[in-house]
Amino acid sequence: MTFKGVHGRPIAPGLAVAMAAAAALAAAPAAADGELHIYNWSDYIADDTIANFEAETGIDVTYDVFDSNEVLEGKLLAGNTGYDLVVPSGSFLERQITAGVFQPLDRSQLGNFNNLDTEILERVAAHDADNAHAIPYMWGTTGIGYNAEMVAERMPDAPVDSWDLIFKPENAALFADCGITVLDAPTELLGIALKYLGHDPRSTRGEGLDEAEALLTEIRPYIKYFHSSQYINDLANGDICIAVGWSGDVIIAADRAAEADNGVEIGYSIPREGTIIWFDLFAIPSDAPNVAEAHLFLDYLMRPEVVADITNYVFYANGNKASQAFIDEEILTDPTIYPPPEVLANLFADNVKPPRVTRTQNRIWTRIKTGT
Ligand code: N2P
Repeated sequence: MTFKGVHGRPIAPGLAVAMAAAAALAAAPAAADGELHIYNWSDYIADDTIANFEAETGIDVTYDVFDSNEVLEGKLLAGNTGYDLVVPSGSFLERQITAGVFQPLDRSQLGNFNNLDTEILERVAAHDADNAHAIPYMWGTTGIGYNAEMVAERMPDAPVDSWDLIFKPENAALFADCGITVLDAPTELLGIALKYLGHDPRSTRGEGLDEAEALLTEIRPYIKYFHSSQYINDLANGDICIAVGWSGDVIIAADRAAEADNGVEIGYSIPREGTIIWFDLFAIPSDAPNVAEAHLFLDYLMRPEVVADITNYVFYANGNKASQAFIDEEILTDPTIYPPPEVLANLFADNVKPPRVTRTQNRIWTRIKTGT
């Protein structure tokens, strides 16, 4: 296995790799000598998932990571990525399917497909009719990660369950010294700002984007950085106090702090005004060099125990119903990971916007980030 990613935990320690290689030899793999190139989000797989797959199949996996749908989309639209499997979120996947980026899946090679959750399949079919091109992987929310002590010190009654915490400039100003960070995810942040302001975040006409820009521009002076993975370690180490972040990633930060026993206590909230719910899906690019191996990996991922192990490791809900029997009780009953119906009802999924609106979103985002 080659691991080139810069973010996240190492995939496997040397010993595990050596053991996996030995096991691969001993097991006389069924599909020997293949290759597979995977491009996934950082911090989004268990430490032994890839090594176990390599040991079982003899396939040599190259595993790279990203932390932005826009970065992934740029590569996919340019073509010739060399990747066999990539993981866009729903609305990005939808636009990419329209652009001809993905090939249909061959269900005859996906015997474990029936393990998937039909409710989730139905939801993501809004992006991929008949679930023809993609397999739902993990899903989650974009919310508020916070250092309980640092926040309480600066604002004893801080509304940590509300976007008021950062969208009211007088609040944001209180936390500038300890560090507010925001995901570099324009469609998500602008959607959240629209929802907060009472506009329809799914409008395809771009109404309210000017107000969303004004809102974010006003709090811009209090934002330390825009980045979509750095905040995990920074939260865990007590180097920032508030991160607009992804559910599982914030919980990973909490877990790392607990493991380090460094006295840092991290919370995650789904703000009561509502937020985005997203679904990340595995799909095979049309020009993928190793299509059979990609199907083998997808079928492996749909084994209940395999994907349950990943959920247990990264704290994201997955789209595999049968895996729930193997998910830690603590995770299954955590309302920030599997939100109850009344919370779910207040979440919105991103949708594809016409190119004109997407261009406006990107221009606004550049202005906000650069402070111009
Ligand atoms: C994984 C983050 C993926 C969530 N670390 C964004 N879709």
